[in-house]
Amino acid sequence: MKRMKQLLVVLMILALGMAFWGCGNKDKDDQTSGKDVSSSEDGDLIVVGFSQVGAESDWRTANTKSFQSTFVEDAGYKLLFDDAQQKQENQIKAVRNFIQQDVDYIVIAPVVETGWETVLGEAKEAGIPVIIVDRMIDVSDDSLFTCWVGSNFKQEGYDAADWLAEYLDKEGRSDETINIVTLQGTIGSSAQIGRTEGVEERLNDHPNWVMLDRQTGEFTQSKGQEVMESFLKSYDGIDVVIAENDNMAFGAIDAIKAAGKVPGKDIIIISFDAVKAAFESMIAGDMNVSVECNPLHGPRVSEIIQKLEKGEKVDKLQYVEEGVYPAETAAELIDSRQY
Ligand code: GYE
Repeated sequence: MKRMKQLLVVLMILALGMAFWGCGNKDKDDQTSGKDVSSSEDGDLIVVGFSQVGAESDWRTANTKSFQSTFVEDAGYKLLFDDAQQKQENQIKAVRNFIQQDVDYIVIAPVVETGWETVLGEAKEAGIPVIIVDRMIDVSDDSLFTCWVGSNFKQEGYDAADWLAEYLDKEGRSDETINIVTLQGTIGSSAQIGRTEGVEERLNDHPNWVMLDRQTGEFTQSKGQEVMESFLKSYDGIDVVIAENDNMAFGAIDAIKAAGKVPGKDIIIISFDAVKAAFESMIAGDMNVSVECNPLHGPRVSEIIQKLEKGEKVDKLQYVEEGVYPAETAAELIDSRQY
């Protein structure tokens, strides 16, 4: 009996020792295999690394919230979120970090379209699917990403110009010379490229429309205001401002007011995104129209991931449906807006 007890004690010591040894070794294994130690605590959660552009606009904030409220533990996810502060180099670092941590999926909202081949090649090599959201990437090998979900930015440009043509017609100004300035988004981003190109194409149909100048306001309110101030100093008789997002339009509106002019009347304000604050601006009479760009991509990306998890195929390019909101619709619709 005594012997049995001794044997049991020895066995227990051995078992404890093995458990300790196992733990220590596990951490070591995780490190050498490049896995984040914390990922061993993730259990069955799907780990998603999301490289976000930054926090430059209301649209972006809504987009971030959409991801953060969708990719929660209760829904079976662990979200690793990285804010790139509008710099592609930070995004490349973030993606490499996600690869190191061996995440299950990488989601990128790219700042600009070009320059993605190398890092996406690394993700492919590591066997991690990459989903692109919002802006597009320009790569020669489309096997470098699984799919893309976002907006048709060129169509948004067409919609803005078509709204202007209709508005001028209603105002009896179709044949007048119309002087336009554009506050462009981040140069080289799909949202900038598409919106600029869409409007540009429509200029061909309106020889009386003159594009006086185009400059980037980096999608921010402060830069939008700064660029508009300089436009107002350089050009007399600006009839229309096309701001490639709402926040730059808000900056432009402030600059116009400071120059003693009336936005929405003396100068027509056309914008993109249609965030809630744009509806407020339209109700106040400052902004004339906002072309919608939908930021609620979180649930869309989750749906894609769920399909991929089941081994189902997903469409390579997925466009989101969007509308055009002129000032006269703002009061009725503001309460129903989700962002
Ligand atoms: O219009 C702007 C944001 O890429 C669609 O980025 C997005 C744009 C959006 O900063 O407000």
